[in-house]
Amino acid sequence: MTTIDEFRKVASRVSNWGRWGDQDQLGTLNLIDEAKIAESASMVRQGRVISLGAAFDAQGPQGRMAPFRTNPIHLMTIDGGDGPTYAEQVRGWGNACAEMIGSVFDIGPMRFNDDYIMMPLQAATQWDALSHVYYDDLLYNGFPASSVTSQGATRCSIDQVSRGVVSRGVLLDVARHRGAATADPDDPITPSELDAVADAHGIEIRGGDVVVVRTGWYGAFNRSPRNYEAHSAGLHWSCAEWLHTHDVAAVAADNPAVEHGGMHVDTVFLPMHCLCLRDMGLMFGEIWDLEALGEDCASDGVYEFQLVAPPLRVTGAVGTPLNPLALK
Ligand code: UVW
Repeated sequence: MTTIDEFRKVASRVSNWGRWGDQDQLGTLNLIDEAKIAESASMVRQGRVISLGAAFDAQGPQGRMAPFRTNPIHLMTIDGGDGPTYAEQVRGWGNACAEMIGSVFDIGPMRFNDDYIMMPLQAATQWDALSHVYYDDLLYNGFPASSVTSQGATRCSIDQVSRGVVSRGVLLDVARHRGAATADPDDPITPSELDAVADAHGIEIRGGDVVVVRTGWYGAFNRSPRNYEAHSAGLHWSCAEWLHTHDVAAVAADNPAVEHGGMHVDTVFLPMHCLCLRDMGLMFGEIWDLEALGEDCASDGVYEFQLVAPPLRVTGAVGTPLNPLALK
């Protein structure tokens, strides 16, 4: 077990506070400049689009992972059943909505369907905003923890990332490299393993890349949702320094937390979240579905792609659901 003093030494080595100014709220996304976006476009050679997004529905992975999160609840507010009957059944209730819809449905053939979704923004495929995790009462770049209010985050919220996340993506398929369907949950992924996987894939990590790590966890969940193991292989917290050294812009994985969930630093839960989100200003993508991308990269031997992963612009949110795309 690493001591908290050692953790704090790493924190000061990887810190990006002030690197892009004392008001910066984008962190390592600043590493994605126009040249980097143009480079990412050159990764598109075949015209193939691969979705990295999990389904948002009641069969999602929440429930056993975090008691403060649920799977999405999707409700219809107007549906096909309302078409023929809406006018006669609900008009006359004195309800303005019913009157309005009834009159629209009365005048001709046009009908429509509408729906709602209720869900934690962290329910399935997501970006963690920089305001998601903090310690010592400070967020990334020294903003006070109190800047996240009951009205939302006033600093480092996900809507700061309005330009989206578009960069060169690099898949490190750890599960496949280990010859396993799913990487052993008790065996965290170390920096030297990331290097070995990159070497085996013949891929170089460049500044501004988004590193995408496949552990096989999401595939295992999808194959057997009733029996899945919430515990997963993930990055050892020391990978934070590896990401810093390589000037990576963001990291994403197919598991629930990117990092390994074991207690590796005395008293610090999720130390890699603390170092990356709060000290480096580096966003985490979690529960990405990397099964199709893993198959595709293994079959053509090309582990680089253009990643297009725009957050929803939810004002003040500390995270966002999304459907990231890999373009090859
Ligand atoms: C926490 O559970 C705090 O974070 P995440 O969902 O990012 O793993």
